[in-house]
Amino acid sequence: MLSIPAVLLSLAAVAFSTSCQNTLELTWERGAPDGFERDMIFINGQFPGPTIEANQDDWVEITVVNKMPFNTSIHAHGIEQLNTPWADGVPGFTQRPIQPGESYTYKWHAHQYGSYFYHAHSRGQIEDGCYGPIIIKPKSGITKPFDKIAPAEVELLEAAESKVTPLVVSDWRHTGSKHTWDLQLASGIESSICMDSILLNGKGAVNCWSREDISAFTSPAIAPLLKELNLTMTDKGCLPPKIFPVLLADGQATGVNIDALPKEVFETCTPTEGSVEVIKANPGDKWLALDIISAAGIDTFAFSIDEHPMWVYAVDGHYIEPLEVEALSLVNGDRYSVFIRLDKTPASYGIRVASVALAQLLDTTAVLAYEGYEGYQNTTEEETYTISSTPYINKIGALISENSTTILDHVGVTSFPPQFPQPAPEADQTYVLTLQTVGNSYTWALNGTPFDNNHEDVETPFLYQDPNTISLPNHTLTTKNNTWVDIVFTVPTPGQPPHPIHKHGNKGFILGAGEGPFNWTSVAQASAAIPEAFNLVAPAYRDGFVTPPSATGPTWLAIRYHVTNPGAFLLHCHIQSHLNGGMSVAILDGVDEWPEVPSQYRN
Ligand SMILES: *[C@@H]1O[C@H](CO)[C@@H](O)[C@H](O)[C@H]1NC(C)=O
Ligand SMILES: *[C@@H]1O[C@H](CO)[C@@H](O)[C@H](O)[C@H]1NC(C)=O
Ligand SMILES: *[C@@H]1O[C@H](CO)[C@@H](O)[C@H](O)[C@H]1NC(C)=O
Ligand SMILES: *[C@@H]1O[C@H](CO)[C@@H](O)[C@H](O)[C@H]1NC(C)=O
Ligand SMILES: *[C@@H]1O[C@H](CO)[C@@H](O)[C@H](O)[C@H]1NC(C)=O
Ligand SMILES: *[C@@H]1O[C@H](CO)[C@@H](O)[C@H](O)[C@H]1NC(C)=O
Ligand SMILES: *[C@@H]1O[C@H](CO)[C@@H](O)[C@H](O)[C@H]1NC(C)=O
Ligand SMILES: [Cu+2]
Repeated sequence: MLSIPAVLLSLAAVAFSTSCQNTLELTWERGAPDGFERDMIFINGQFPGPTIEANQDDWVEITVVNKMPFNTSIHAHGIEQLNTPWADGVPGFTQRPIQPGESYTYKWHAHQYGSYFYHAHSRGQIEDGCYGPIIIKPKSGITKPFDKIAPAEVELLEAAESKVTPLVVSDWRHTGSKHTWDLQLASGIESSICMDSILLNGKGAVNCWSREDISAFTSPAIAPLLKELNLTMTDKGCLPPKIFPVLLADGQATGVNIDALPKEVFETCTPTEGSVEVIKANPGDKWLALDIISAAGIDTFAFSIDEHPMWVYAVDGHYIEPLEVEALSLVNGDRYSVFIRLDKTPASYGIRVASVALAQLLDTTAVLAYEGYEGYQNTTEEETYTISSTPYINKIGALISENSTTILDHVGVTSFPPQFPQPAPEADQTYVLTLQTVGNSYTWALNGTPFDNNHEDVETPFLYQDPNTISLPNHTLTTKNNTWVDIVFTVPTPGQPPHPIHKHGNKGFILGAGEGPFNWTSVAQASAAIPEAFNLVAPAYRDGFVTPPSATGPTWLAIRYHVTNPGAFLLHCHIQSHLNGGMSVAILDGVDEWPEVPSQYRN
């Protein structure tokens, strides 16, 4: 041993070294992010958890210490886990759960740049506050689209990007995830859809709407039925629970017992003082960069900053052809990186977030405060952040300014540079999946049959097995390495919300979407019949894909991805109640090149 030259040892240390080390200690404690106290998850004593910052090409190491009284795991959302599928954080798929008192070290290579986040992937723990941002700084030499935003200010934009501020948008409920699940079982309805508040970077308040606002903003899609039934949206702004038996399909209303729900679940709204997130802007900077991250459990949001258009420059950690918009539509798991120009009168401006779900009227306002404007230093906090700015969106996220036309949707983005990456012209294999409820309103399936979440606790996760012996019909998609796979998500029944489907492992292309049944067996067939529904030339490249809502009839969405990273990856709806209800399948990617899991993980 002594004969090994020290210089070689140190070289080896460099070659295998971890350049970004983190420890996340998870605890279960009392907390009151919106002013109401409950048990929740803290990470290193913080909520949201600390930002993990790495440089592209780093090896990122995250040791998760479970000091909570239940099993857990941490998934790095959007990280490809190239050649490290055992670090993907899905119990039953890629690891055994981290039991109380134990730890697990995730180690992965940051060959990607951009905005990501980490979150628990055990049961409903995302809704107990288990999430935090990840920022990966791009290495030098990456082509960026900044000259398309402000050709004379590229350096200023680079400087703003290097100081990007994460802005985690989430929804919050006063009951813990376990209790919420139990209430669904007891009531027989998907009672988890009614939330209590919206949080920005973990801050917010319960703000109960006036009856006038509730009446004025009740969706016209549901108002006639409510009227017919002599019902109104509740004081919490939620669908009244009595409407569920009426809305449910034949047979799904049996076993419904609304009386099992405490009034606070749907009805009683008790305002709180809570707290307000303030994003401080230094006007000397000229530009501010934000990584907007949706860690929501349930809601789809509209997001907008008063009087400040946003230049969207990256989506899901990937540069795009920049788009200037006044509002964004934000679904669970989405990340949008935006620049705002700090050229307005120094003051405080509203950052507006509104639920756009039919099921609930809910909104919040945080603050963008220019530092140093007159009165800023010398007033009380409350006065300092008085907002008198003009919003682009209203309380339900609709554009209100007569001149506002630009709300960015999930699909309308093009990669930058445009020629890379590109999908193959045809797929080797096509899966058509059926998204639906099964038997009742809270049991969901991504492929006909609900996935049993008790699978999280199995002794031998998929990745530890010979993939050829795994046989779970309707729950596993099997692919070969270096092939192209199409997945068509079909939504056959009316009344389903948009489903933000998240694919673990690598990103995919959103090829097309439409209304009506998907009458074909492949994208080639469908795009020949209805070319207008497809974009095969410059499709959005994302790690989340949202299906169109099936307001009145069936809808569908088609994606394509390249199998490059063998392993067992989860494909699931990122609405937490749908995932808990079984809306997931396993993709066994590259079964012909199945990886060998290092022994330190197996044991
Ligand atoms: C609703 O209320 C009206 C008048 O108050 C009454 O005539 C009607 O029967 C009620 N409908 C239902 C479904 O209860
Ligand atoms: C603001 O307060 C500081 C310290 O309290 C004081 O020195 C300063 O003169 C005040 N500025 C104005 C504009 O009143
Ligand atoms: C909309 O644009 C027109 C023409 O530029 C302008 O006169 C008007 O004031 C704008 N309205 C608002 C609400 O900004
Ligand atoms: C798979 O899903 C189809 C469609 O819902 C269903 O008919 C079939 O019974 C399911 N198979 C299994 C083994 O669950
Ligand atoms: C935690 O995971 C283990 C398997 O690793 C399982 O046996 C146990 O039942 C789980 N505990 C809970 C409370 O889910
Ligand atoms: C798809 O099939 C349905 C039922 O057979 C039919 O009514 C519909 O017209 C077809 N749609 C298209 C676009 O071909
Ligand atoms: C899987 O395929 C990709 C794309 O061709 C290739 O880069 C990779 O090395 C392959 N992986 C294995 C384990 O063979
Ligand atoms: Cu869903």
